[in-house]
Amino acid sequence: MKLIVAIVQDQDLYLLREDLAKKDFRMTKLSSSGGFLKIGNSTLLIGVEDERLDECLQIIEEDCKSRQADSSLLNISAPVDSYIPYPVEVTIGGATVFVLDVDKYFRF
Ligand code: 2BA
Repeated sequence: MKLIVAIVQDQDLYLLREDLAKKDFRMTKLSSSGGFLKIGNSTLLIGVEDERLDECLQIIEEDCKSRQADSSLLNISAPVDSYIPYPVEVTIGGATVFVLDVDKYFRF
């Protein structure tokens, strides 16, 4: 068994959840935020049998689109706890995906 940790943009979440649920993939969604842009994203934990790993990865790849980030979103820290926005252009995603081996899996 594998654990997929998929960091996705919130805009892709609805479709991705629908498509994964339709194919009976079980998942947990965590609200998260990126360390760079510090805007919200979603982290999905998806436990899959080895033989269904590629099918699941394909759905994630198909549903998660890359986008240009708003150039005003990045802030730099300044003294006295204030933040100063400055322009930046980055391409976010599709999805950032980690695949981990699962040692044991229980559902009590
Ligand atoms: P963020 O950390 O907010 O990063 C958003 C986008 O900013 C990144 O898109 C990338 O295009 C750019 N970026 C990130 N760090 C950068 C840096 N040091 N210098 C220049 N540009 C930088 P993605 O690579 O698609 O990442 C989207 C989100 O996935 C990230 O949001 C973060 O939440 C997560 N992520 C990406 N790589 C990760 C990693 N190695 N470990 C954990 N989380 C990761």
